[in-house]
Amino acid sequence: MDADYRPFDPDPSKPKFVPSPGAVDAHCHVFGPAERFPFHLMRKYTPCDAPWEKLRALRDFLGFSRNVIVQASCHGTDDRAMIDALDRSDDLARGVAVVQTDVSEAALKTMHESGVRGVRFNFVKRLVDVPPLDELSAVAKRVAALGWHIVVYFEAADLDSLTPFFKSLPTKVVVDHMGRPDVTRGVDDIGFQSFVRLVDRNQNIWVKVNGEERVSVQGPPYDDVIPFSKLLVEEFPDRVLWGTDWPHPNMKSHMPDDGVLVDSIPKFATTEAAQQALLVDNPMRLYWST
Ligand code: 0GY
Repeated sequence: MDADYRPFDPDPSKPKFVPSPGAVDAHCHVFGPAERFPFHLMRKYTPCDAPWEKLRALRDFLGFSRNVIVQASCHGTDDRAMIDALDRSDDLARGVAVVQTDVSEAALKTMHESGVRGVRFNFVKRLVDVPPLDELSAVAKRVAALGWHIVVYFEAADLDSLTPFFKSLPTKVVVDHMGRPDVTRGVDDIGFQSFVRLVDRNQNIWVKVNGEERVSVQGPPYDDVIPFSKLLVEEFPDRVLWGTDWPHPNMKSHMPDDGVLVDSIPKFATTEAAQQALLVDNPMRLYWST
C-alpha cells in the first residue's frame, strides 16, 4: 500500500435509511488480496487489500442485496480479482471489466459466463494512459454484440472533447460519478448543464449519481452535492444508478463512512418510487436481465 493511501473505514456506521428490498450497490471495487491477485505493473497507485469477503459483509451490513464490481485501474486489464469475486457471489454480483483492446472473443465469452456485463473506459489521466479512441470504438462494437454496455470515467473538463466519442458508441453508456461536476459552480453552471443536455438528448446514456465524497467541497454529509444528484434523479429516473464506491480508492481528504453515504440517498431520491428505480429496477434491468 502507498504510504499516503487511506484504507477503507473498517467500522462504518449503521445507516438509518433502509434501502428498498433487493437494492444493488452498483459501483464498488475489489482489490487483491495482492498475494493472490497482484496489482498491475503499470498502476498509478497501490491500495490496501479490499477482498470480496469484506465487500460482501459490507453489502449485508448496509442493507443491500447485490453488487456491481467495477474494475479499477490498480488492477489494469487483469480482471482476475473481480472475476473471482463474481464466481463466488452466488449470482449476486455482476462485473464491469477493463480489457486489452485486442481481447479475444473466447475471453469475453468466459467473462460473460462469470457475470461481466460491461467494459470500463477510463479517461482520467492521473489514473491511466488512455488507449486510442479508434481502438476503444472497436472494443465497444465487439461487446455490443454480447449485450454489454460501456462505463465511462472522465473529468468534467474533458466532457466537450469526449462528447462526439460518447455519442458514437453503439451501446448503453454509463457515466461514473455524475461526470465529476464542479459543485462550487452550482447546477446552473454551463459545464453541468451541457452534461445534463447530453444525457437528455441521448436516451442510451445513464448516470451513476454516486461519488459525492469525491466531488464535495464541504465534506460529510456532502450536502453541497445533493442538488446535482437530485436533479439527475428527477430528470432521468429510469437511467440512474447508485453505488458506495467502496473501498474508495485514492480518497486524499478523508475516508468516507459508508453508513453516511447510504443515509444521503433519501436526500436526492426523495420518494419510494425514485428509490425503487435507483436502487433496484434500473440496476436489475441493466445487469441481471441478460
Ligand atoms: C473510482 C475512482 C477512482 C479510481 C478508480 O480505476 C480507478 O482506479 O476508479 C478515482 O481515483 O477517482 O471510481 O473509484
